[in-house]
Amino acid sequence: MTVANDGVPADEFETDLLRNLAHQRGTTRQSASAQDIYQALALTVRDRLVDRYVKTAATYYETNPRFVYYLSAEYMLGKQLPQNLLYSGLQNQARDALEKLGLDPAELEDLDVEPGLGNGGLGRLAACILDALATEDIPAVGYGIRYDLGIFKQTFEDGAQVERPDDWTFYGNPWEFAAPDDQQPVGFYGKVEDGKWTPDEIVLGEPSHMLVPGYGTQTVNLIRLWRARASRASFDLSRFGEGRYGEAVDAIVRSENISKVLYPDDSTELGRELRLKQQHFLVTCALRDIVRRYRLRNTGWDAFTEKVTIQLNDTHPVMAVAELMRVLLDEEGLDWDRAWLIVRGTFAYTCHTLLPEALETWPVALVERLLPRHMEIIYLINFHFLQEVEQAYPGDTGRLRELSIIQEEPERRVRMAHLAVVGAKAVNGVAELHSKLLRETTLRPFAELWPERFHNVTNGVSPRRFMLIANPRLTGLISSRLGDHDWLRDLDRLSELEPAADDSAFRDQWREVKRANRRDLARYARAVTGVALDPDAMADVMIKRFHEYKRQLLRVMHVITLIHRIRRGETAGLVPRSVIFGGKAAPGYYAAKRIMRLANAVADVVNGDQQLSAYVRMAFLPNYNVSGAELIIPAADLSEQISLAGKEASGTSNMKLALNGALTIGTLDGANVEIRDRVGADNFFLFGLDAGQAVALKQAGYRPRSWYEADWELRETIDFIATIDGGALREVADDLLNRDEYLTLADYRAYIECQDEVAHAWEDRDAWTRMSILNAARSGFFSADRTVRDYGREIWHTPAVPEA
Ligand code: H2P
Repeated sequence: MTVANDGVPADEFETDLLRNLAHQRGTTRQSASAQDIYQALALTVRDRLVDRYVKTAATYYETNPRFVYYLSAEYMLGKQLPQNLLYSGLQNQARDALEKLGLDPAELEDLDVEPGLGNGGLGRLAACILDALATEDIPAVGYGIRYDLGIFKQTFEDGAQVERPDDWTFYGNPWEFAAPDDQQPVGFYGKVEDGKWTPDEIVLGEPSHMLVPGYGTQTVNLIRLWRARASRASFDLSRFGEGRYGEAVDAIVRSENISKVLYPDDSTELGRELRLKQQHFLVTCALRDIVRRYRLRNTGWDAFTEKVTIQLNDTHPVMAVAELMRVLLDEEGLDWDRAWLIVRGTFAYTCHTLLPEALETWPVALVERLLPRHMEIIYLINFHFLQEVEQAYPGDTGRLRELSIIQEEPERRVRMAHLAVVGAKAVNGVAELHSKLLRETTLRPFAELWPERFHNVTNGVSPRRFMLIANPRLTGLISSRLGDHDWLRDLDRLSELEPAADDSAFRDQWREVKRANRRDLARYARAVTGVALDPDAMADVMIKRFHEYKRQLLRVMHVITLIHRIRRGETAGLVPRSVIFGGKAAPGYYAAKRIMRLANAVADVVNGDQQLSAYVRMAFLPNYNVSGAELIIPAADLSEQISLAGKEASGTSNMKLALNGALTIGTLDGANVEIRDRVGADNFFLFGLDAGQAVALKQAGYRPRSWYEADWELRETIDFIATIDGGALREVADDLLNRDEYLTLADYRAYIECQDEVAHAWEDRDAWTRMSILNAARSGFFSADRTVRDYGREIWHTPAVPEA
């Protein structure tokens, strides 16, 4: 499909491609490798986007607008080639040119590497938000770290996750522009005298940027990523001369380690220090750049808060609060009150969790050693803040303790979420329920003190990435019904699809699209796992980071229940399913990795048994990432969103799947609540405890073993877990019986019954398709474009600046 064709004739594109092959790659058509052609193609597309970027930049210079600066430790950008081809409207020209040259576009697309600079939903959200900002013509720059190695590559050996490094730029990255002449010094360690910090170690931050085009608009924004470089003098020539090669590069390695990997293992002291170094590195570089950009267009500090708004994506970049204070006080000579007013008028903070253990804290001793001046500033911020608290609640030492930025027990630590709330003008959760629970639980004392500071901005996803690029078949069908594809910029227009749910010819087409997508997925699953999925079976999908609260274990327990039922011959009411898993577990997270092994072991059982695989086949697709999502989501019929209520902040795969016509089976958690409100209770399979019931059950003294004793089918399921693979995963069963932190046993029966309902509903394929269409038609709200409009209205106050 083409959009906004930029009018480049195919032969001109071909000429440019060949020119880039010669001038940029220094080779000829005859001797070029596939990599040469891919790079030349990418550069040719990039050139067109640069032309647009130059115009956007000129408009921004002329209008001196207010900018959104988005600071995030993670970005899951997805492949750039398909997106940039589409957004530049060059898809047809590129295809024609390649075909004329006798090249296969699909083969070249395979060479395009996905920058996996993130972990899960938080990182993908950041990418969707950048996409939407450009699409909405909002002046913005995203700042992040250019990790040498992105999120690890996942494979399985004997069912266990194996992590391999992801050297994503091994062959170079044609999409980025490095700017080694724009390096910024970042200090660490050292001492403070009279409020002046002399760092002991200086590392250089070197930026490179990539272009972030908007869809259906001329705007092109930037994402600027920083990598750590050692200063030029770091190589120890004399040691090298002595043959001490390792020591000769020690200083270089130490500096460059800062941007070596995403989330270094933090189970050691050194690992934790490295993470804090990364955070300080990111915010220092970003703030220097933001100030530099501000100064290009403004003088003095008066206009700063009017021209700059900085969104902190979770706690990772929150050290920016202290760093901006340091810059204003120590480098710019502002007094405390003025500096604090600027800081407080600049930052906004998005919280992405409800789990108290996921709110970062850093040992005071570590911060003192690594960033001594920042620690002083944090103490001062806290001092002023606690005076304010004392005024609001005189004599209430409990409040002071609860609110303080410094935690005292059992170890003195800096609470980064507290620093964020104190230093920001706005705080938001990422779904209605999440924002409510943040106010009532995780950040309650702050919400009581400053109710007006708290907001909700429900997450959203890019319809371009997850419909147009991922699901061209469905996009084509929807466009043919709606008469154009402008709905990709105005997703509420999907509601125009509602009447089509009652049109049987349309339902047939819709079903055909799903089937074709399932066929593609089956082909892929076969290639990577050897499992033969049946394209007519229901694609039952659970794709997300592995975490106990998300309850992948509950999903596996349903499959085990089916195994027993099939073996007993209780097959009435069963429908064939392809159970699909995708997701990674943090390398040090043993409990999640055990669940993964269990999932793989259960998959082996069902796939290797004819009687079972007539009803269930199971594929755990390794290395789930954005490209994996693009393949799985369009094929999905059932979306598993089964976290314990009150634990998932929002979820975003739930949105992507509903938009692509999957029906949700889910708890009242995160954005599931809003999805159900919108698509209608009749078109959503709800089960389980709600957040209030979950808390009440725990408070009443939850005893998982009594649930086990009361339900023979549950007993059978857990006993199976205890004995599979000769008892190798017994710990999973023991943990369920003795702890079951996330109330899996309590929700088991409701989940199984709900899955029975799902099977029953699937039997009436026509009614299912109707529900599927209604899910898509009513999910327009979950566009990231709406999300950034909400941020714009509630928090950023950023007018759009379309190109003149
Ligand atoms: C997190 C939350 C999700 C949320 C996402 C984006 C951290 O993602 O847990 O509930 O939707 O941020 O706000 P994830 O678990 O996928 O890493």
